[in-house]
Amino acid sequence: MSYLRIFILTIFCLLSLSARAQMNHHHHHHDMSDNDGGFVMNENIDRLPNGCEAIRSEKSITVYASKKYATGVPGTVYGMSDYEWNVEPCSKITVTFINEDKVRHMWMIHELPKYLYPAGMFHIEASGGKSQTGTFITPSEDKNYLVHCDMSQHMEMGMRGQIIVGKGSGDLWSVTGITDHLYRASYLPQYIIFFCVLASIFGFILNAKLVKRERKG
Ligand SMILES: [Cu+2]
Repeated sequence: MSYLRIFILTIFCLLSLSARAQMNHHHHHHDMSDNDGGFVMNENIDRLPNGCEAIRSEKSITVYASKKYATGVPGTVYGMSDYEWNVEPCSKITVTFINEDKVRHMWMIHELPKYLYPAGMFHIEASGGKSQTGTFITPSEDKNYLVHCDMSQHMEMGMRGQIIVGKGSGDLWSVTGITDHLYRASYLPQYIIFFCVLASIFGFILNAKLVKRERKG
């Protein structure tokens, strides 16, 4: 074995040891684990969602947040190593969120069942250069959930993804690099714009007809 290989292996071992030490450092109080590198909110390691008789599977996901993952689409500044995750219903998902930027980032899921996750949220927050690990259990239904960073403007700047439980319930719009219209009219999905155009054309025609009638009468 060459010296270089031994050197690389040693570095790798040291890194994984320090990562493990960092994970053991977690201490829990209430539903929030906290340390100087950020926190995990509404962690759930054993409470089963309705419709789940047992934990069906376990999965670990590692997500990197970094400017270097910005997609290059005008307006994108921040990015994540992935924007879409497929998971099974009733499964235990452990997410390691590694923030390689200098600013704070979050990995936040919405619309989870509120009887397990206050405000329907599971939330990992990591300070610049830090990582955090948290676990949640997916509900029993097929559904797509929004995952994003809630720091001001970060979602619009590219940190927007989806987690697909089971078969999902249809793609969410504006998932970075996956579904369309990232920077169109901020929060409006495209079909709303379509309806607005349709409604104004309809309104215009109706108006024109009414005016004609008034003239006739
Ligand atoms: Cu962010």
